[in-house]
Amino acid sequence: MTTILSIQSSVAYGHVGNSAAVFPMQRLGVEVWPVHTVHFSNHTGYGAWRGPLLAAEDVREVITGMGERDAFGEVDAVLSGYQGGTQIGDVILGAVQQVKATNPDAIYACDPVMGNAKSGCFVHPDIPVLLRERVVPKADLITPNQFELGFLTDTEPGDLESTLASVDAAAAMGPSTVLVTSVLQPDRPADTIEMLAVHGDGAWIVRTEHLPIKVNGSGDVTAALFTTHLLQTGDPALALGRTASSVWDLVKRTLDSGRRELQLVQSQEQIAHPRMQFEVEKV
Ligand code: PXL
Repeated sequence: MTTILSIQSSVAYGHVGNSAAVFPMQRLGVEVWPVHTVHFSNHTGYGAWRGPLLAAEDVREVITGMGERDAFGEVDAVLSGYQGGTQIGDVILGAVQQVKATNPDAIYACDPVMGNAKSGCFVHPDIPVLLRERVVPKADLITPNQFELGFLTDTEPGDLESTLASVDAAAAMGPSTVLVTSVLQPDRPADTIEMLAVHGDGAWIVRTEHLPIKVNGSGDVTAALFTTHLLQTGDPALALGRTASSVWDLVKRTLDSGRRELQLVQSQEQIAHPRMQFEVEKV
C-alpha cells in the first residue's frame, strides 16, 4: 500500500494543508501519516485565526517518535507544503533524510509555497532562500505554480517555451519531476488555464476552463493528488490528467456551492474516479 508522510498545516474549520490533502489521498487508497506544523482554527485567508504554530522542536519530536516505531521503511513519499518558518524547513529535511536512509526508493515531494501571480510573494523573505538553496535541491518532485517557478529559478516564465526553460532550470537544481500549476500563457484561449508536467525528457500539458474563484487549499490538494497518482501509476501524463480532472471538479463544485471552503467530501467521487474530461497533450 502506498504510504505518504505528509508534513503540513492543520485547521479545524475548513480545508488547507493537511486538512485539505489527507482525505483525498486516503480516498485514493493511500495510508497517510499526517504531521501537523500548525493547529489553527481556520486558514489565514480570513485575516484572523487562533491556535498554535507548533515549535519546530515539537514537530521534530513527533517525527522522532515515528522513527522509534520503525515507521520510515514503509514510507513511499514525504510530502510538504507551506513552511511557516525556516526551522520547520530543517525538520522536514531531517525527516526526508531519515526516511531515505531507511527506504532509498522513497521520494520527497515538495510544494514550494511562496505566493502567486496575483498576490506576489506572501511568505517570510527567508523562505524563498531556504527553498532555493536547501529544500528544492533535496526534492524529487516539486509542484510550483508558474509564479513560484519564476521566483525559484530567477527567471520569467511566460509563454510555453520560456516556461519549459524555467522548468529545466528548476530540474537542474535537483528534482526529476516538476508539475507547474496555474500556467497562464499569453496566447491561450480566453478563460483557460493550464497545468504542465515535466519528467526527464517528457513534457505534457492539460488545459481547463479557468473558474472565477480562488480557493485556499486547492494547491495543497493538487500537490497531494499528483504525488499520489504519480506513485500509484509511475506515469506523469496519466497523473496530470487525473489531477486536473479531479481538481477542476472540486473547484467547480466549490464555486457552485457558494461557500468559501473546498467541498472535499462532497467531491469524493470525482477524486476517487476522475472523469478525465480534459485532454493531456504531449509538448
Ligand atoms: O494552503 C496553504 C496554507 C497552509 N497553511 C495555512 C494556510 C494556508 C492557506 O491559506 O492558511 C495555515
